[in-house]
Amino acid sequence: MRRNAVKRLLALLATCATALGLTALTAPQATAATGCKVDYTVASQWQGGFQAGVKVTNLGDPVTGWKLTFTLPDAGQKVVQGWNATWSQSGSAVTAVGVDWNRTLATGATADLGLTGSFTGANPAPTAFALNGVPCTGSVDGTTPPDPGEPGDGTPVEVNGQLHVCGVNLCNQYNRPIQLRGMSTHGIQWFSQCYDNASVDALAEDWKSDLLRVAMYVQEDGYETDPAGFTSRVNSLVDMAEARGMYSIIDFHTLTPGDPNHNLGRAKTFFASVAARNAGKKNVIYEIANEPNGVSWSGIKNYAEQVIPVIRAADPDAVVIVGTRGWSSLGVSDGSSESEIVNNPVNATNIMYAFHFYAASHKDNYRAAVSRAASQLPLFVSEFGTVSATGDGAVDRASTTAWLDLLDRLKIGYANWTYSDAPEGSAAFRPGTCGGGDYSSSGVLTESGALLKSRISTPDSFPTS
Ligand code: IDC
Repeated sequence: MRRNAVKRLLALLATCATALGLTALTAPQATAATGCKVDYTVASQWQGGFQAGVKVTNLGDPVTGWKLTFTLPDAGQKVVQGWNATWSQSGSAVTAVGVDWNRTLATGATADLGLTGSFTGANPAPTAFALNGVPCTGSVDGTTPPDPGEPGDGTPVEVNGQLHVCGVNLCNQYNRPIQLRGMSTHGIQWFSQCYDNASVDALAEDWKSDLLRVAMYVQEDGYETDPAGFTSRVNSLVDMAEARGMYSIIDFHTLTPGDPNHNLGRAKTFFASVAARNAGKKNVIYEIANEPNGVSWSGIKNYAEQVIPVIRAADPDAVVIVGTRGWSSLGVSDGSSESEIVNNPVNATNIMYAFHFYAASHKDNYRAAVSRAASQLPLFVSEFGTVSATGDGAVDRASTTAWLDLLDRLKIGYANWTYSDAPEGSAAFRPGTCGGGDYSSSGVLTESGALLKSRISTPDSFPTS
């Protein structure tokens, strides 16, 4: 519709509304608020090259279909490769256009872009950032932006306190269902450099994560090689999460062999120790077997009924997550279903059942199982990936989004594999990030990391009464 036609129609509607006494409808139409902020960070620089993050924050009204433009001040600066947008360069002018999955930016939303570039002389920061032609001055319509201040109402643990299972939900201290959203470590035997103060700060403050899952492999150079050392590493990660108000899942990461009974003795020793040590804390959830495989449900149930009492003896009120058959697929990957659990549940209270998925491998039939099971069993997605079950390959955005929308709707908590810089598609950080001190700029995020950060960092709005 042409502009004049719109004006005429609005005038007509206003007249009708006044005639009907609907004055609210005739309130003057404000023009769209505009404004943006760009954080540009050089994540690393080497002879003639660099990698940078470009974090765009929309401060104005929501935009759909955006274009970021900026100037590279030195004639020798060139964009070599960019990600999370479609990039082009003409002379010193660079353009990045939003792609399908980030083309809509709500008010306050961010797009994490990154690029690698080359330079010949100096490598000065770009200038004249503009979003859809509006200069990114960090203000809205030229006004001073409000001070974002402290994240309002306290940390996830302050707000929710000691958790418990109520019905099929995870509930907080007000007995109200909540969803925890967070990240899983990679194997702490391999990626300890990824879990330092700076990275856990970034998880709590930038990602606004509710949760850190601590994946302690038992085999593959894990716990069995140094029980005391791994127990103490897990405890220190629990403390680091607690200091930042995040929950932590202590994951006894059994994988191969798949029968958790193989590790029954180790599990009893380990959980007796961590449960006694952490009993006074409100932020601990115990996950007793990551992904049982090649084992029947009754075998898993037998294991759970021996390990849970050990935990309860030391820490009576903590929530415990029990792995399920077929790599924690509720049995679906073994051709079974959730009904084997519904018909023969673990004989314990205050427990949840694990469901894991990898978005590129596990789709509609798995989502259907979760939708069915969610009304009968307390579920927690203690691990999932945006990629294939190998942990590598391309991010399946459509399937990941379908999954996360479903989990949000059902208020099912989740932890994403992985908060690490492993050289595989599931990792949130680009290889080489860990230990470097910068976990915050957008240039260090992979596609999976940018997607998860955008999902996890939205406000929680936990119920408080
Ligand atoms: C993968 C890691 C990979 C490692 C492999 C073997 O991403 O680097 O070499 O384990 O230890 C799971 C498991 C989880 C897997 C992940 C991806 O819980 O340990 O991590 N996955 O394959 N279940 C389904 C997928």
